[in-house]
Amino acid sequence: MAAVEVNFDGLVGPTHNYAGLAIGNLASQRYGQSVSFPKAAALEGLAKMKLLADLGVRQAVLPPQERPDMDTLRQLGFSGSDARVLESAGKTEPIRLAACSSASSMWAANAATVSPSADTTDGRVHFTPANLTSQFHRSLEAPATAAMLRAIFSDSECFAHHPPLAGVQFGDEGAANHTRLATAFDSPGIELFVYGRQTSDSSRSVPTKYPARQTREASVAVAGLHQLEERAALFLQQNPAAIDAGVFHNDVISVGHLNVLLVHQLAFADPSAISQIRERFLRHCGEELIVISANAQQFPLADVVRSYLFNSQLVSLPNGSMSLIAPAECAECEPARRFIDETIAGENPIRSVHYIDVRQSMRNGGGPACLRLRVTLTDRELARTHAGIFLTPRLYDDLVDWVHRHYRDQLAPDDLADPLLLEESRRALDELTQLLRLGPLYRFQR
Ligand code: SUG
Repeated sequence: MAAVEVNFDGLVGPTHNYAGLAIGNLASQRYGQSVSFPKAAALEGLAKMKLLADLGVRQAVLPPQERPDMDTLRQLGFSGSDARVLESAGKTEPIRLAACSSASSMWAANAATVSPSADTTDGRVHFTPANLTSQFHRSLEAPATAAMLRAIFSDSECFAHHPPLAGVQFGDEGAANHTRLATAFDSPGIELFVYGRQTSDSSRSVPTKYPARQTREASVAVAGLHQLEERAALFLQQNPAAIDAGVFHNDVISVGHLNVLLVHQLAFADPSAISQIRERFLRHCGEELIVISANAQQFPLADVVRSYLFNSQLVSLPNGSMSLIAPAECAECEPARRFIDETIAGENPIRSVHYIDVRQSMRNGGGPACLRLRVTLTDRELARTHAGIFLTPRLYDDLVDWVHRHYRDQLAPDDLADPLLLEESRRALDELTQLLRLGPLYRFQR
């Protein structure tokens, strides 16, 4: 059965701000407490979605979550009216208020791990929402993500939903540390799970400066839940030195798509990891994997993190070639630019590059690939997916208009305590559920 890859992009929410919340994410640390531009951020995200749709890639939208998260603020001890809760949180614990206001669900690569039906024993698409336990502001996303995925993929004949894993030993960051490689979308593939630490094995080297967010335990559990064949799942440790250089997710240092893997040689702890991937692909998928790799001399880790080259999206075009959707920062970084030029001139399916401006997201450490969750769907599964979230020219226009009407141009850290921002956000999200024909999705709508 024919299948396609659909990119589900997280729509940037009205409270997009820079709070410096993410430890080990150098951009988040650097821009923390600066003024953000929510309207520009949302429009950049929509422009990226439109570019992909125009290139012939299936594109869909994941709605933002309800922020500020008033329930969590109340659980943290703030009480009284909504305005009172916001005011006292802003005065006494601004960092908690920022965490409960973060628009971080926009980075949909961290929403869940998804295994296509071609890879799973029961022939269903499997979803496990990421628990994101390593950062408080991100851990708030999991329950709403789970509900949203169930609403969009509601047919239980086609889709299997697992609850987010529980506990810090099972720290799970979703598709940002998961790569599927296959000869075709509808052929069985191999799935790479990259972890930063193994809680039950203290002999392994771990990063010393920054946290390793993904655990091996979580990766193994997800592969089991998704009913992957043993030989189809490969578990690899991320290089601790890369994490300490600011590579907080594997998708900042490698990107794979179908039979192509673009990877930096310092991505993994084990120097034989890339040959293990090649060997597994050949054995399971019956073809040679095309590996395009960069080394530290050509491309130092600091430039990898600055340019976010490996956080490009790699997509298939209708003419059969692949295109790289790269952050504009790559065009301004000599080693990244050279690597891209050489890749396109080389013998591989990547024939073009599009440099895109997602600078508002980049300032929080989120590049093009962070903003999307890939879901490979057969024609039948596609027909059973909620239709309202697919980006059509009409929906794009409606969403642009919606952003212009509801989003602020600027947001300073102190603005997060403004009760009007809560009202504006709720009004925006309420209208969005109508635009996407999703029905009441948010707590405030019930
Ligand atoms: O979890 N930034 C996100 C960026 C996620 C990027 N995703 C992928 N690599 N797939 C994070 O670190 C910053 C929020 C702030 O500081 O305001 C933040 O959460």
